[in-house]
Amino acid sequence: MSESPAAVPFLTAQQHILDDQKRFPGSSGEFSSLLSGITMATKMIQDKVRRAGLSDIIGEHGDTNIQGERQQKLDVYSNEVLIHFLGLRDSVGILASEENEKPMIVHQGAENANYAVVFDPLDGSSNIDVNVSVGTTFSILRRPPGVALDDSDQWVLQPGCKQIAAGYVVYGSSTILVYSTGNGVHGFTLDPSLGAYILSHPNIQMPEQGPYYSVNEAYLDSFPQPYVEYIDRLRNGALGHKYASRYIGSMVADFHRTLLKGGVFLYPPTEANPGGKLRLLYEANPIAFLAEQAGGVASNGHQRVLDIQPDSIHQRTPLIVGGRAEMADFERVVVQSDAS
Ligand code: P6P
Repeated sequence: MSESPAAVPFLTAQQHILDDQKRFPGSSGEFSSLLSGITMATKMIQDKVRRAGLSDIIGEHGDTNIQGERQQKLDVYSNEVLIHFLGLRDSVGILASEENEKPMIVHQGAENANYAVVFDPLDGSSNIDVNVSVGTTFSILRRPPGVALDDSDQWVLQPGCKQIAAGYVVYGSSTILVYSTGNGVHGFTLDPSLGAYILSHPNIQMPEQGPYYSVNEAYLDSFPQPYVEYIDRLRNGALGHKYASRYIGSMVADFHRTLLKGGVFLYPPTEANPGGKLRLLYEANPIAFLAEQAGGVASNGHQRVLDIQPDSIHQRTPLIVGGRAEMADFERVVVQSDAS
């Protein structure tokens, strides 16, 4: 059961971020200013998502993005809003988006531009037309020592363990921001009457073991055999109980349930995507950062997701993320079979 409201102090995300930054002596507040850029942008995105059916914002934009995917109008709007608000922060030097082929240099010559923000402005956007939850994901990296502002790839091609913060906003039955700066995972529910994200899920811990597995079983025949065996074990009670299946087809929503209720989310290699479908930098890395901060585990089937050295901005990866019990079995059944 979630704690009664009285048990959770009334704290806005803004205040929580400021309090959190007190851990860093001499913090100039530039980081909290950066996070406020994300919260402001997501409030505008959620306003459009909530009214998608009532305005000319639903449907296809008519272009395709770098991924070759047909852009939804809300994809374009969400991307523009995030670029605008993050671009106003002079602590941000580089932005990289799922919607843009190359990173953007947003503060030419600003000496204190120390952060890169990598994001997927609206993950799962093809679900908007049928009112299924969608989400924004973000990952914050520090400028590597000695790297020039215009060497933008080097700012973002860092392994996920270098993230200094990461999070997502899930636009579901309510709008919830979940983020971590490496000091635990905290959730904030947007109060539309206040226009503020209010602390609702302090110190989220992923359950050791949960009731659900989450995978697109339509591709079962194309998963590597150890994955089929692993999923069979979940379904047949080998881990102590028979798992139920939940799959929304929107990664942020599927992970949010896994984070709160426990279990495991998988996007394995498939024939169509032998290297996995999800993007490493702005989907798998933020999710893996949050999962580990909440006591969970995230793997690509061979290694810890956060240890993967990226080669390109839009590279894909398999993602298997869940509680310690599910992931210990995954290690035995899948990872070690590959190693053997
Ligand atoms: P499939 C949405 O398009 C997305 O990128 C993720 O949000 C989601 O987990 C995945 O693709 C769903 O893919 O192949 O199961 O439809």
